[in-house]
Amino acid sequence: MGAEPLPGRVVALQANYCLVDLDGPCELGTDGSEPGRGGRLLCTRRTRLDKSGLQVCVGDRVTVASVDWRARRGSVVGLEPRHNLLQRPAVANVSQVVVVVALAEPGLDPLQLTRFLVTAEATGQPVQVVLSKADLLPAAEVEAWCRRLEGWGYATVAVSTHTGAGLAALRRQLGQPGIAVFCGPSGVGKSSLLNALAPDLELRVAAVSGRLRRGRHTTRHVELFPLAPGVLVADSPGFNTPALPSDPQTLAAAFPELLARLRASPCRFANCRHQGDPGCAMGGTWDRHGLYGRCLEEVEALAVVRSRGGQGRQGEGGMRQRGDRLEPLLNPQLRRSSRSTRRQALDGELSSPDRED
Ligand SMILES: Nc1nc2c(ncn2[C@@H]2O[C@H](COP(=O)(O)OP(=O)(O)OP(=O)(O)O)[C@@H](O)[C@H]2O)c(=O)[nH]1
Ligand SMILES: [Mg+2]
Ligand SMILES: [Zn+2]
Repeated sequence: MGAEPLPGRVVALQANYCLVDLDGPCELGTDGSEPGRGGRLLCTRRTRLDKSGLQVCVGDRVTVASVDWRARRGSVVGLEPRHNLLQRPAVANVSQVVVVVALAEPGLDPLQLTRFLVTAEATGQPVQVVLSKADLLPAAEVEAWCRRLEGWGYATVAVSTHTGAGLAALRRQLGQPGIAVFCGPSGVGKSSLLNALAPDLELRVAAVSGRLRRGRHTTRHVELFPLAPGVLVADSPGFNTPALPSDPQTLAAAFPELLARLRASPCRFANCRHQGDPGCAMGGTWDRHGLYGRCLEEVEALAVVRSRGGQGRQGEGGMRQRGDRLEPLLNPQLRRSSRSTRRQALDGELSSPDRED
């Protein structure tokens, strides 16, 4: 048993355990008598590491103690402060978020893509878009999507694991040291992309199904994989409806084209809804005007529910998503203090399974 706590990084969670890659080299054992040290350990994790209720998540820097090298087990005893957190999929200390959506099968839904981008922007880190399955659309349409997303303010690369198009550009984009997270709907080819970039991984992939050619939730857990020295990429389970922030200011801050315009010339009123109101610097002709409007309506509807004492969290108390619409639940949860509600919402987000449908 080791005594000194050892530093490492959480690369995956499994029930009440986590996999931790220890810093430093992995030493081989001496034929049978002395077990190897370093490398990957299966560690117990307490549900709450400290009084603030923080939970360990993938990407966290931790310290491990009580190591049994023979069984390759240990116990997470310390958690370093996070630089940032992607809420869903839950990954800490990300250095870029790569939102992957398919050009076809399943078809590209601009509202869904926008919701993924809003979640990604909340990390404060660079956000890239990957348009997958470029082999399924004519080149001119692929090019038009790329130009459109660049107009939203995003570096965009169209890729195909079938033809190999765009893979070299994506590899370059992922070249920086740190953690890049692949996130997006199920079936868009996130795991296929990782397999194309690092064939040794042999991640499970599965064909899309049904009329809408949707994915089948093949990837079940977030996991970090090494792509190059110092470069980690997280594969994650696809899901369909990323949550929106709770206030309109945060929402607006997640639209780069809106921010850029407002920096150049602010709207007349500080609380402008940017929906073409008088004195609005955005006017009503920008590409994501309608998409922003729909997100804003949802954020405002949730704020109303919250102010009436509902929980205001999608899929739970307050409102729920019904197809395209958001509708109030009949029996909102009993009122709780807003701080404890927020805390619980975060805990739920971190501990709930990544599958939603
Ligand atoms: N036509 C085409 N199909 C692709 C491409 N890349 C992946 N696919 C197919 O898309 C399907 C889904 O791929 P996955 O890699 O499992 O998708 P995923 O995003 O990881 O899905 P989840 O794990 O469920 O979130 C598989 O049948 C792949 O063969 C591509 O470039 N072109
Ligand atoms: Mg997958
Ligand atoms: Zn405005």
